[in-house]
Amino acid sequence: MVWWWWGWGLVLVAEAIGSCCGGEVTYDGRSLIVNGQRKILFSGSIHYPRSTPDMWPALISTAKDGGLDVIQTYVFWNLHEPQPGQYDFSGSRDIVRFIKEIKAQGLYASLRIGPYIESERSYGGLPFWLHDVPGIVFRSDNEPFKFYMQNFTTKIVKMMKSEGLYASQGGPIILSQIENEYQNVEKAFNERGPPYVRWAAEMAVGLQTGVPWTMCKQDDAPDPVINACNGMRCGETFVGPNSPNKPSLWTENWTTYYQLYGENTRTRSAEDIAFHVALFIAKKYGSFVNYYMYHGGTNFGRTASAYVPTSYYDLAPLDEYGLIRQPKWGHLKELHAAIKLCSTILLSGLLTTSSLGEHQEAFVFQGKSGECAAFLVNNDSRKDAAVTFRNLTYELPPQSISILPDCKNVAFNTAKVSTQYNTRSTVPVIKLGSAERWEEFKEVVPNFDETSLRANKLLEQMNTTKDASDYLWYTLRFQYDPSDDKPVLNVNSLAHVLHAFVNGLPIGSAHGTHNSSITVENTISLNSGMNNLSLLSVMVGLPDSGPFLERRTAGLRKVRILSKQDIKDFTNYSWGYQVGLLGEKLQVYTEDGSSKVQWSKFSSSAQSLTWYKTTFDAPAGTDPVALNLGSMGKGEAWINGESIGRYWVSFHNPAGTPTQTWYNVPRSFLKPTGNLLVLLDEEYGNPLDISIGTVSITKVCGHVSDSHPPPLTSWKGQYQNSEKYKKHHDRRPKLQLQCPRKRKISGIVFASFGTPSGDCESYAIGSCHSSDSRAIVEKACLGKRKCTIPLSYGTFGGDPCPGIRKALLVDAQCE
Ligand SMILES: *[C@@H]1O[C@H](CO)[C@@H](O)[C@H](O)[C@H]1NC(C)=O
Ligand SMILES: *[C@@H]1O[C@H](CO)[C@@H](O)[C@H](O)[C@H]1NC(C)=O
Ligand SMILES: *[C@@H]1O[C@H](CO)[C@@H](O)[C@H](O)[C@H]1NC(C)=O
Ligand SMILES: *[C@@H]1O[C@H](CO)[C@@H](O)[C@H](O)[C@H]1NC(C)=O
Ligand SMILES: *[C@@H]1O[C@H](CO)[C@@H](O)[C@H](O)[C@H]1NC(C)=O
Ligand SMILES: *[C@@H]1O[C@H](CO)[C@@H](O)[C@H](O)[C@H]1NC(C)=O
Ligand SMILES: *[C@@H]1O[C@H](CO)[C@@H](O)[C@H](O)[C@H]1NC(C)=O
Ligand SMILES: CC(=O)N[C@H]1CO[C@H](CO)[C@@H](O)[C@@H]1O
Repeated sequence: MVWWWWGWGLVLVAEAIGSCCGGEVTYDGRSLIVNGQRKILFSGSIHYPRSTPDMWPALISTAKDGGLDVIQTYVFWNLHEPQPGQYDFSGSRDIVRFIKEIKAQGLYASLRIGPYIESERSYGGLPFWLHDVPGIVFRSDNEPFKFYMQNFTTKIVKMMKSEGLYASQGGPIILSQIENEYQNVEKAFNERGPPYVRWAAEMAVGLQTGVPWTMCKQDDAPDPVINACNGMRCGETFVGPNSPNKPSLWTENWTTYYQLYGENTRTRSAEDIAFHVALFIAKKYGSFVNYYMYHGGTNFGRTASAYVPTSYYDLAPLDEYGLIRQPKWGHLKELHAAIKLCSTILLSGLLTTSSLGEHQEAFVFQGKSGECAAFLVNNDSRKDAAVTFRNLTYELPPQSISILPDCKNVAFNTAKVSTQYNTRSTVPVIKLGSAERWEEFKEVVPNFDETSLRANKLLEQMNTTKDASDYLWYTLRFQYDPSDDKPVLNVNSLAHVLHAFVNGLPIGSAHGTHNSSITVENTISLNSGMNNLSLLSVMVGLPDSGPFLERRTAGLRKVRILSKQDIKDFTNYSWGYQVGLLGEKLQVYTEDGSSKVQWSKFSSSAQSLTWYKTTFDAPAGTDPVALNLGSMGKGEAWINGESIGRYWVSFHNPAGTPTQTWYNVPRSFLKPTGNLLVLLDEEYGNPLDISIGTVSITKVCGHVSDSHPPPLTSWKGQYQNSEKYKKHHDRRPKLQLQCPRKRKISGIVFASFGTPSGDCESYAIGSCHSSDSRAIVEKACLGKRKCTIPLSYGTFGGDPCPGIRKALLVDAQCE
């Protein structure tokens, strides 16, 4: 199959060199065209409210160093417009500052306004007050929804324009998004779906930003809006642009899976990501790839959606704390560099596809004056393949792509990781183990008599709390005539957690999962005569996806007390309600609020629904800080009045471990001394085992073998394979180790030149091993921040096993 690209003479083809900003942005079937230049762009999602402004410069520069050209973010409506017409752009909500930082570092920005964003955020990023707009139906051809959606979208676009942030004005924004994965729900809206899509496109285009709009996962995105692909394997799944004049864009390529409470962690390897990115570019003419997430960060406060933990995409190329996660970051950096070596040809050349075997294919791009770049694909997931391409033989590991920027030499193979691995450690530096350090305040369990909101039915939870709190108390009082059998409390709930109290005492708790509701059946003891029943219903975030979000319901559905004699059904009984907890109302987690209640000495960890408070000094240094809440149950934690998020350690995944035990405490939340730490624990947590730690990279490990492509740093462009060039550039594989800033290699844990078995995660000496390995590596590396060791027997004073392919594996400690 052969395709010629039309119009390639009209546009100056140039490599993206990371100098951003300014110029008209258009596109054609090949790519976005910025200021007259075609671009292959690598983009990464970093969401401004999931970190703190002091972290932004380093996150953005580390992303740039990783080979990104573009930073992509959603816009978080519910943070910016908490009440209709009341706006907040302060602190980590300062989107203008974030985009200006992107510009300052010379990168482009992609602004996904939504304003429905999903993004594992409570209510999909929509403000809850929309729920109460009369006649509203979210995300459909519905006037009230369209009014508010247009109102907010206009507000954001005007703001960006007034700051001159669109590329057409000299700013960094080259791309915007309207709506989000609408095709997933469109069918549910029947005939109200398609006109909404047309309206959204027209409304967006009408705002005249001067840069293109995209709709992701919307195959019929109306012109001129570009339909884009989301997913993990867009090189295989994307149906392609819906017009020959639109480029292939991948707006969400998941770098890992997001996590839910109760689920095992699922990881996505660097090799798998690299394979699919290379495939998308080779096979689908991909010219824009965005990593979702490049930095996941933290769902501070109550911003996570239902059952979503506080830590977000910690396994992304930049981890939750902004530290480089290897080998993901480095492997993708090398992929970006390899693809950039080919970008001129990719953006202008002629593509031919040919078969190299049953599961092997070559994608070859050729330019007019003989330039050539090739992608050799082995799609056999189990077996190596030796393929012949242009009379030369290439070995392709299983499920891999080799990139040949000159159709001859391999610059990169997606399955061969030559970048180093690293290990993150959290070292406890402050223990809060002494009971004298702690004070407690027992949350008051309200009885029916103490509630003021009443109804003769079980109220829907979200509509009652208006999302002002995770907590809603359902209380009642009732007459009980004793009998000799044990009564059973039977509750069914669509909320996420339930804590039941009879006459002020806890009698049981239960929780649901992201796909199942709560049923409680607990034997209880009752007084003869009047009894108080108080049920605390808890949400762990609002839902974030699906059609008709405004009609979703939560909270108690059925409450009964069963005994041998009869069934008392309280579903339509006289209930009293209290929204939120007393401690929340008084803000006991702040300096001011904490003085409004009487705290007492820490008594015991064997209690439920209790506030705990202590103070601590900030750990020395600049390493990120984290709180180990592994001894706690479920609740929320605040530092100096700022919520660092919900925690839920008691909900174990099938592997038997909590989803998250360490919680990010941004340095900017801390003072040098006397930081106020307040926790609300719903369930028997033990604060005495909480510790405060610092997070850092403590180990680095490298593994290279004879079969690795030469280091990319020795590529100086194409046609540089002459003997003369080779003499001056050592193209043998090298092992490179580098500790983070201000750290040095302090010990060699393992070193083997020969045939070490395994990989950086688990290794052993093989049948061939140079006995000098450790001494030579120690000499080259100890006391240095970085070191490079060529893979050659010269380095190791002789060949330990002639004729056998060698590898070098080194695991080192950083201090
Ligand atoms: C948007 O809504 C706010 C109040 O909700 C109002 O003050 C403002 O005028 C509206 N803007 C537009 C463009 O309708
Ligand atoms: C690779 O093989 C799988 C099935 O084994 C198939 O689904 C996929 O589309 C193939 N990919 C390519 C690039 O050929
Ligand atoms: C491959 O080898 C054949 C025969 O030696 C030769 O005719 C052909 O030009 C070679 N092809 C390339 C691409 O070098
Ligand atoms: C929500 O609560 C209000 C009272 O605050 C009530 O009038 C309305 O009917 C409720 N809506 C739903 C859908 O339950
Ligand atoms: C039920 O609650 C009321 C009001 O707080 C209280 O006066 C009464 O003693 C409680 N009854 C029991 C059995 O705890
Ligand atoms: C609920 O999700 C879990 C995985 O989290 C899965 O094992 C289970 O089958 C799901 N149940 C239903 C009813 O979908
Ligand atoms: C509660 O009241 C509703 C509305 O009146 C009714 O549909 C429902 O059957 C009642 N439930 C019980 C258990 O009485
Ligand atoms: C949103 C999205 O595209 N999700 C896809 C991510 O990739 C996985 C694996 O290919 C698919 O199953 C999801 O549908």
